[in-house]
Amino acid sequence: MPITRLRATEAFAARLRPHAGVTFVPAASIETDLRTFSPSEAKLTEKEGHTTDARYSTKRKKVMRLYLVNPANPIVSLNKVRSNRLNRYRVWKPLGLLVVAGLTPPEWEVTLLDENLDHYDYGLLPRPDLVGITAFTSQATRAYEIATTFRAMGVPVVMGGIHATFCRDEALQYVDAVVTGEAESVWKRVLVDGRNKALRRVYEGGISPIAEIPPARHDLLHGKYYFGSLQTTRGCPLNCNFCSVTAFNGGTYRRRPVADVIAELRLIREKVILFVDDNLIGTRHDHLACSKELLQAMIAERLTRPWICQATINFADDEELLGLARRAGCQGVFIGFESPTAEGLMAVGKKFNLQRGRDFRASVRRIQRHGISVVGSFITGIDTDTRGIGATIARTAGEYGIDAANVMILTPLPGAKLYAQMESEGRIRSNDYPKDWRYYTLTHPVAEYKNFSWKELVEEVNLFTDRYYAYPQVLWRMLRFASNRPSLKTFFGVLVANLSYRSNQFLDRRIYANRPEPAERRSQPSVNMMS
Ligand code: B12
Ligand code: SF4
Repeated sequence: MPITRLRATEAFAARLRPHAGVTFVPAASIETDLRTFSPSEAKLTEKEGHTTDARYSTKRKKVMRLYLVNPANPIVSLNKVRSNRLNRYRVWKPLGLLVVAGLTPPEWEVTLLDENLDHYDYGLLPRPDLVGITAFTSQATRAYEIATTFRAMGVPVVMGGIHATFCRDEALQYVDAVVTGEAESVWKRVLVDGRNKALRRVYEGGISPIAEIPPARHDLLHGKYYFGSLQTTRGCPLNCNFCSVTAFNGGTYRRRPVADVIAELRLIREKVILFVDDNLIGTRHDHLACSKELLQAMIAERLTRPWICQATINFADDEELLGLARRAGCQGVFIGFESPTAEGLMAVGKKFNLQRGRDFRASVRRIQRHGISVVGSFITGIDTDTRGIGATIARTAGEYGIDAANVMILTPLPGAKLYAQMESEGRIRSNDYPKDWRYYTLTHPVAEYKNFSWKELVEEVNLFTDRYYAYPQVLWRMLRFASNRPSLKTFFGVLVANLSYRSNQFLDRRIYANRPEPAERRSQPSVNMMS
């Protein structure tokens, strides 16, 4: 590709503009409308949509104050930057809110409040005109507390993100409006309605055209995070049964224009980047070709800061891709191995990992030879797992030769096929919602597991940690990784991953100890699957 002609798409470039200053505006009273808004209805009229600077300056609308809030979950160990300082190197900017901020026209003054970084007394802050809250399921409990606080002050609250999408009716009990799905097609409509004190209850964002993703506001939260974050693709065709990504972002792998990604990379000031894509390289040959195009552009434009990503195991199959990734700054790849057994892979629907002739150890070695580290993820508590699974995973991770491993507990997340299955089988035990959502971190048992009590499952996870993260094992892995001649930064990253996975597990143990298995409860939330 002729790199000199790399220009961001017009729509993207139009949004690369300065943002408005600060003016205090008294809060609006809350008025809502029960109609639902779909993307086609959400289109703004010429008069309503002030998206360009020129138009903004002629209309002179008063500046409105918008707070975008990322709720903390106090039991997520990764967020404990103070009790485990290593986590400082493992926290990533909340990209969803940065994108929503990027979609916000300049007549709104945006402040991003990230509870993972600071404690806020919302009553003491200047009063906003509108609050937007995001939440993964595990953040929902706190998200509703925040919403209740702001609504008590008369400030309207809008919630978006994956939890509000799949538990829309639950969320509507705590907030004024819910944006379901991707926000690109409806957010400006929400803001216009918010300004006019005429919020609808539901705005259906659905799946947005990929080229409509604006540049995220990477300038926000500057200096507070070690990793900047960026997204180059959306959607995943694999539809594993424990995951809600396919239901949320669709089964089609959608790629952003390379030029837009390159333009956005220039906006990121953090020294290290996380590509948040569920799979940076995709699963097909044409996906791989596009990935190479992006990597080549990064190299040509000298945008080769260190970065990490997630990918499927086919990352290992293409030497040219691996070479380009290394040259473009790749330090590490996170791969979902999910289960050490074929039955386990079938049970969680990750058939992609069952490819005939796949030698995981050889695949991992091929990646490492390029100085790129491999972190693997496994799930425990699958119906096919039996006692001893913790030791089996520790052994398998050793056999594959990966540089760090993450063991998760099978969790029915709203929107995932597993949720529907476990709900229909009456197996969801942590269902005192919304209080119990905070345990949906994939590190705590929440369901009835076929072959384990909660205590037994936790023992398996602990046993895995004791074996795999014993200090001599960590030392051995570090020496082995050093033989691939990684960069010093990559080596440091792997060391941090090992030590912080280890210490986070010990933080989790204290929570396990204080949380007995509950008596069976039957109440269920209303989960709305996106059509
Ligand atoms: C990067 C990432 C992380 C980063 C978080 C970075 C961050 N602070 O956001 C890290 C590694 C820390 C992380 C941790 C976890 N994660 Co995570 N993560 C992701 C990942 C891969 C990408 C998220 C992302 O940035 N997407 C890009 C942005 C642009 O998309 P978005 O967030 O969806 O935002 C869009 C819309 O949702 C909407 N929107 C979002 N918020 C709002 C708010 C408003 C007001 C509006 C209007 C719209 C709106 O507009 C945006 C633009 O369209 C997703 C998978 C995915 N594809 O989403 C999993 C995912 C979100 N994670 C998941 C999970 C389970 C977790 C953990 C619980 C797992 C764990 N034990 O580590 C923890 C929870 C941490 C916590 N704080 O509670 C699940 C969540 C499922 C669920 N129902 O909750 C996902 C979907 C992965 C999966 N396999 O299912 N994660
Ligand atoms: S777990 Fe990964 S591969 Fe499976 S559906 Fe989710 S995003 Fe796709």
